[in-house]
Amino acid sequence: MSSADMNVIYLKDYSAPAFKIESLDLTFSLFEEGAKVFAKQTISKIKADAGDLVLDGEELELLGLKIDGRELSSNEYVVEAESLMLKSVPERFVLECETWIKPQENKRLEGLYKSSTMFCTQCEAEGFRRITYYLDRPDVMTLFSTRIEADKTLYPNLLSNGNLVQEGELSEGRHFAVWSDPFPKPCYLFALVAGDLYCQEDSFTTCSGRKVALKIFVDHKNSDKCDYALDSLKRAMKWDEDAYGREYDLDIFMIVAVDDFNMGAMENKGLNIFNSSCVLAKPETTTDSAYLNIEAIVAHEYFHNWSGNRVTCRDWFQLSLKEGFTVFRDSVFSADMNSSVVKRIEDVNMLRTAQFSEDSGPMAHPIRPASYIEISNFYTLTVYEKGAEVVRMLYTLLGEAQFRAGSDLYFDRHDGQAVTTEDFITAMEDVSGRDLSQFKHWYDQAGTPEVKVSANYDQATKQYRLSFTQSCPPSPGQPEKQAFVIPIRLGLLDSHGQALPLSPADGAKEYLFELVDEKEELVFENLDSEPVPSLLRGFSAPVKLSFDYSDEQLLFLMQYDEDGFNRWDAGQSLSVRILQRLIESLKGKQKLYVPLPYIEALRAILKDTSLDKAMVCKLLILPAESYLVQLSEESDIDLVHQAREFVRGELATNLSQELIAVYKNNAAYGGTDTLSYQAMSQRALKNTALALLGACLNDSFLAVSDAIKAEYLSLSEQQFSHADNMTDVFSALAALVNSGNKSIADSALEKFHSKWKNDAQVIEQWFSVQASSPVYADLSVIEALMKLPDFDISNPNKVRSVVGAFCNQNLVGFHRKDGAGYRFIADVILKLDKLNPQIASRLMAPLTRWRRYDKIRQSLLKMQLERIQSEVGLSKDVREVVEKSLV
Ligand code: B3K
Ligand code: ZN
Repeated sequence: MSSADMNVIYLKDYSAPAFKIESLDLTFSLFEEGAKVFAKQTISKIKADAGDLVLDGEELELLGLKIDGRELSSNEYVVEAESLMLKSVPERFVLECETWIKPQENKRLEGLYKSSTMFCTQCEAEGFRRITYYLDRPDVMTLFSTRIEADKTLYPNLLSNGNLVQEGELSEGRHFAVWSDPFPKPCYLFALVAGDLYCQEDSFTTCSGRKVALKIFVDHKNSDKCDYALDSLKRAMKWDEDAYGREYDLDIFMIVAVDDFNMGAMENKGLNIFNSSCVLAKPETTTDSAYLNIEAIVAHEYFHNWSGNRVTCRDWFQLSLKEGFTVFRDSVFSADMNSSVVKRIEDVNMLRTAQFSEDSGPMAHPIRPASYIEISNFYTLTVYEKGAEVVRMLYTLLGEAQFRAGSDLYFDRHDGQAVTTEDFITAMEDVSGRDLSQFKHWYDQAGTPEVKVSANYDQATKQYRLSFTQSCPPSPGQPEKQAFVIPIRLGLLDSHGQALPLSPADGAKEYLFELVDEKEELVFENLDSEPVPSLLRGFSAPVKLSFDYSDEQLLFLMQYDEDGFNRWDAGQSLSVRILQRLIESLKGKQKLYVPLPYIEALRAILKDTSLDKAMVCKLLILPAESYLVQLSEESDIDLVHQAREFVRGELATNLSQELIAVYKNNAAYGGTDTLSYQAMSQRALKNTALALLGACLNDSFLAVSDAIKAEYLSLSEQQFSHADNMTDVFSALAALVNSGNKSIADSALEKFHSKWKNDAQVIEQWFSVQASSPVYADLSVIEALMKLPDFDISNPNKVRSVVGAFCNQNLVGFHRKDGAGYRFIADVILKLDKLNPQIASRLMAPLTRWRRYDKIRQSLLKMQLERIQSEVGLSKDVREVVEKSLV
């Protein structure tokens, strides 16, 4: 079967539902061998030509079907693999449907399934159809009531959306609970949990004075890991009131942590379900970056209560309506809680490394795709992260006040509705009076626009002219693109690094230029000498901007630009340039060298104690190998790795004294507030210095004295043995694993494992530190890790921490010249596809990038894609990706 034979769903074919579901009463009877689901729906026709009623349903055993109390005979309906058709139904009727499902056997983790001993659900996007026959589409919204019956000892906690309205005892040691959700919702927001859980409670008083009960349910052994998520939740609730005027609407808000989960978390109404790794935390087991991630995800899911739940999506093509907007909301929240520049650097770094790569590959799609085969494949960096960038551009273009007015209008106008990205833009147009029709190309065109800028200074006229051109490379199905609206924040620096006034009228030192045509020019008057431009400040648009800076100008911007993001970006551009030159030198077998001014600039940064420590970390970290691969046409990954390691080694060698000093000056944090931004930044700087110093252990840096190497190992070992928080322990473990000394690495790994073997999240970290290390792990190490009892292929976190970490981070290990890494990933994909197609399909990403590598690797990667393609019985998920990758 090729993609041509597959069922493609097109946005242009959207048609509103012909039936309305007025209410849905669900009863779940949970047993150890399966679950009985009784669904009673009141349905009415809303289109005169409604015809037969076709409900979605997959892997359901139909036990009984009644219309208005009458059992249907088998000639009144047709059951197919993915549907139930009811012929000639009345105008309005009550449908009662009883099904039997097997949550215990559900390894896809969609619908109702078991994660260790608890029952839980994941319905977005199309999991509800694995629970009962239903109109499983987001524009069908109804009032849900849910009764759950189960054994009282095994499942004391019975949870669903909305408010608890009744609970009580049943015979044979069973009990029940009934939940009622007063807000109409699409079925993708339905949730159910039944388990034996510890519950930590708190409360939040909303801006209008309503007290909301907050409850986190976790496995009993994790009872000491709830505080941080609860605190994050309260911060998010307050922030959404302040920043967006959004108040929470139920009397209770619950979060449940589950170990087996396909993604990070899910925003089910009033009952968020979280992957344990994205919610549980305590200093002994959780790193700072995991803490920040938890804060962001808790906020993200909470923010969906308005951007997603109260106002939802009409169809899945509109996914970015809720995801792009909510990612934008959570990123500003995180920026407000911590550092806005550092958060911006992290977001842009991820976007440029991973989303740009998706946007230039075979799976490229606009943030509002025009078609899909399997919607699960479209929960992408493009829909989420580029989607957030598009909302950010609206914010930039409209300004804070108008953007807020637009979002208020959007929420008020569409409360309780399922709407489109058009509706979002219309609200922004209505409050601002702007015509955003050209802006909408960001929603319907894929690919990363390229902006080329050149400058001309005329001494005689004192004019400085900046010329801009924009273009966008072709993407699948879109050979030609229309011009985008590209907001470019810019400034000019004089030779002393001072910001120049750009307009004589108001003396403003920054300008927001809107590039709307393919070619445009900007002219600045009365400049006594040629300035240095600082372009695309704060990364004001998701584009690739190029300007022919000299190395000196980049160093100058790195030092003086008042925009923190652009200071970092200038450093990255310079690093990329140095690395690309080294790759060329490696190809030509020429002598390698790193320019001294670059090393000196980093020395100055290390010595400047006035700088924000988190920012110093960002300045010290070189662009990732995957970013360098993304920037060139066909990469030899070995050369990319060698070049990057060479620069790291040169920096470690030349800056060893400064790195050791930074390490020692930041070794201990005196404060009691161990999770403050300052404390985290200090740990980050210390550990970044240690990691960079570790590059001097590379054999090619013989110039480094044995004393420094010994000091590095001793600092790492001391930190490993004595640190009282996971950030430091884990950084030290990484330092030892990457030391190149196998016995040191193994002994640290062994100690760490024996201490933490009962903590699943820590063991995931233990897996990934090995799998992602090119120094420590080759394919045989990965295969050995997968044989350990700690590994479980049906647990997505374990797959991500071993297989995902290896293929996406340990590039030299994965891209072995003999293609064994590719064979390995194809084996895993084929095996996993039978269990969990969503996770299998995610693992396809490294194969989809096959055109980015040298010819030999291209053919080896393609061979494995063809092998997967030839497999009979592939899931739709993997089939779609493989077929599109081979076009
Ligand atoms: N909305 C969910 C993602 C669901 C993914 C389904 N395959 C989490 C989130 O974005 O908040
Ligand atoms: Zn989301």
